[in-house]
Amino acid sequence: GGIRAWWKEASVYQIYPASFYDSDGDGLGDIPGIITKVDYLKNLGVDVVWLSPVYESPQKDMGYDISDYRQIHKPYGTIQDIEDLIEILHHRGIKLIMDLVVNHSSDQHAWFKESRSSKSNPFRDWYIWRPPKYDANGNRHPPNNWASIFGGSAWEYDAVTDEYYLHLFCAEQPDLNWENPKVVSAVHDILRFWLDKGVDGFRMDVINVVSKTPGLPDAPITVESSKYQPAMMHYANGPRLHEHLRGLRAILDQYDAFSVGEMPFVSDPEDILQAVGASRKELNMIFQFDIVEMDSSASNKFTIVPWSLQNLRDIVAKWQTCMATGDGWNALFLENHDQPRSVSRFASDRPEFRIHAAKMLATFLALQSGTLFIYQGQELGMANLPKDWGLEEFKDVETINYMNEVAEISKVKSPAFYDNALEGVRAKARDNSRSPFQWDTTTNAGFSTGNPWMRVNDDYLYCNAQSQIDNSESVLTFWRKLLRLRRQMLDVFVYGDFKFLSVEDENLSVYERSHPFAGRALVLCNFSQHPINWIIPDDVRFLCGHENLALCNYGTAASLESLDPDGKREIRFRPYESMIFFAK
Ligand code: ISL
Repeated sequence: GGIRAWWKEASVYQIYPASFYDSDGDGLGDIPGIITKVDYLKNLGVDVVWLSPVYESPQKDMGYDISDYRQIHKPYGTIQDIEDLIEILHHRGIKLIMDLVVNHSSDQHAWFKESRSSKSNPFRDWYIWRPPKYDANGNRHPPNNWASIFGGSAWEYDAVTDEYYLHLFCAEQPDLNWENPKVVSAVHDILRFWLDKGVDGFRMDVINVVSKTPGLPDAPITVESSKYQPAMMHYANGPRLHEHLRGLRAILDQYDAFSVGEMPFVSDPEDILQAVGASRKELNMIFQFDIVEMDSSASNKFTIVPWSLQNLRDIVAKWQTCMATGDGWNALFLENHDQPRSVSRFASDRPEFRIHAAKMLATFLALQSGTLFIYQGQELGMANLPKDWGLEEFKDVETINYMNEVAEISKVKSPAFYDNALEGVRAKARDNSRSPFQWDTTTNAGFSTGNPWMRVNDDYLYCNAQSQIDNSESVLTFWRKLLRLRRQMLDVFVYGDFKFLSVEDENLSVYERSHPFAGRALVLCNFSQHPINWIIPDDVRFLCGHENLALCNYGTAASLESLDPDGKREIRFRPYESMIFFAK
């Protein structure tokens, strides 16, 4: 695990401000609301809060479109509120990291308003402008064929100056031009502004796309049916990325602050180690997307692809191993505000399985090597949106753009095409994780006394924090125990070696964590709704007894002393059962 560091040992809790807690009844969560819930976070046992964007924003993409990096979106509160939050969290021993969204700004940012106003404006080259292309018939086209990640062309025509600007995401999120040193130093100033206020680090939004291939060449045609092509090869991990990352790191180091970089579109360990290897002095860790992409087709995230435990194990083994050998560091996550709920996605949210399934996934995730990230509601086993909700309940710009495209195509294709796409949306839409946090059984799950900006999941009477807090069998209580266990045995669970055992088992994940002096642990997870009988391999038999059982998601493990028909000792796992054994 390399040298020890506070950020390696941390459990981080992600707050999505719109949906956490509304203190003033306007239907939207807010910073004073977060302040009233600090006890809840303390009780859960997290060390760090990652706050998704709360800056001033027209909210075209839920705050990932920032119009002023030094102001707070009014409905979320004031600068004073965020200063209070930092102080109160610090007082309780919890750190705060902010979301840094600097690949792009909002089109309402003063920089962009200046930039678009004329070709000679001093801010013109703070963004990426290019003249149109014209075909033989004199028709105007974008400067290249890049597709936006949110659909359509990545270029928007602006009549004011008769040029296009680049936007990898929405048209209202123009990409900043990191080739311009003034942009880079403006970003550095933003970092210092928040670090001076006491924040402890940043989650850096799509930080690996800031450097584009010079000349912005066309992408190869990989989607025949589309005018616009996926162009990651021209913006992910571009030529100047590492220089930019080192620049950001130099500032963070002055404050003992840390960074987790979001790095989609890259899964080659070599590329990633260049950004997280300790000696490189770039990022501390990255969010890597192999797991959350394993059940989608490469060309369309809404196309469902079956996955197996073998796929999952391969991915985990790959990253656990390469980070250990390359002196990098993992960020562990199964959920965030861009992903559906893990219990629905990777296990089962059926009432008879849901609680055990959520605890099993928690076990699987929390005891790997890396910094642990928990997304709000994951600790309750919150599930995807109900299947019978109408599309009007979905608020995400990505979902809406996609379903508009689908509706167009369905006119030529068929209603079946539409239904199929809708099924993909129900499974994968980002909306799934954005519904309001379920606090209790009162109106709107206690999230707001007003009209929630997004509908509360129908299951809140059954799944809410209040009914889980004092319940020894709840998912929440289980997470508390897990976080405590991880903290008590940092040498084993954070810094120890990692290895999968029994990889021939189709539905049972078994991994071992070990440390030469601190001990040895076995983490076993039944990923299926069926019982599994597991014959204990000789070399770990000494571990698998009641005296070493640190945690079982059913409370007590039923059958540690069972014998199979040949008289070999076996463990009988119930559906989604998980166990942790530990011995010094
Ligand atoms: O969820 C995705 C699209 O389906 C991802 O590709 C996502 O867009 C990508 O991980 C980048 O996400 C981040 O930047 C986006 C913002 O919409 C996401 O919420 C944010 O996490 C643009 O700022």
